[in-house]
Amino acid sequence: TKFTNVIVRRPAKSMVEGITSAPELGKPDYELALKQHDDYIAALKQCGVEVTVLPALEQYPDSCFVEDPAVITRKGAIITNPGAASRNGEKDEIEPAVRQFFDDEHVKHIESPGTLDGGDVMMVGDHFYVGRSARTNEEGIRQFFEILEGWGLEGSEVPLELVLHLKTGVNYLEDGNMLVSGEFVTKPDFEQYNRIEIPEDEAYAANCIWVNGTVIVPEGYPTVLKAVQDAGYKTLAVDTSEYRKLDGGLSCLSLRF
Ligand code: CIR
Repeated sequence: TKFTNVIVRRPAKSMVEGITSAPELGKPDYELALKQHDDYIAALKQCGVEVTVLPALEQYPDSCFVEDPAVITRKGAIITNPGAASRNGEKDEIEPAVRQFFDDEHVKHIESPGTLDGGDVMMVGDHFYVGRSARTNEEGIRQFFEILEGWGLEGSEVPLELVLHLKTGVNYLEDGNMLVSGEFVTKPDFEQYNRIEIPEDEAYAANCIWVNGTVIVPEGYPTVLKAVQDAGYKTLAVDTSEYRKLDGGLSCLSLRF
């Protein structure tokens, strides 16, 4: 795998009204979130990718989490049908950006009653693990696999019990290495990988991203940072504290392809 392009979207001021399962963390500080977004873009550029920065969308408080309304594979793009009502319209906003990179034949859609969030999709080469979650339903997964098959790719379903999205708790770092936390430590689906186990008190940092040999790690999780470095990776740390308040992490903030 090598990524050439990344799409991000600037956070909107309305992000303070974004969906969260952790209101006790407080509302995000918008100015700080913007600065963290700048740092995120700078880290991506250091990994050698071209970054397309889309403008903020005030009508969608969670729209900076561009990973959810689209999934981009090496064969084509899938515009999803996001499972949260307040986010569903984000699919129409991401589509024109995706079409800058793919022609008509290579852009497919998940249609209602199927729902799917890109945060539930983890790419491991030509295999795609898809979490069945509160956002991603059986019909969404069925459509997703049908599209993959048409492109010579394949997928398998992973039932989720505790986390919002699949990639909240498990992320692939290429070279057979996988970061696993919580319910994913023992799932048979991932037994075949070299699993790097994340301690419970650093569970948020299971959401790291591999970009062309470098792993971007959230700032402030020393055990995970060291484990990733020990696995042989160069690392960059980016603070995502304001996105964490909305259940968002490093992967959620970009589409990488
Ligand atoms: C949401 O609940 O949809 C947002 N507040 C967070 C989305 C995080 N996205 C992701 O894990 N891919």
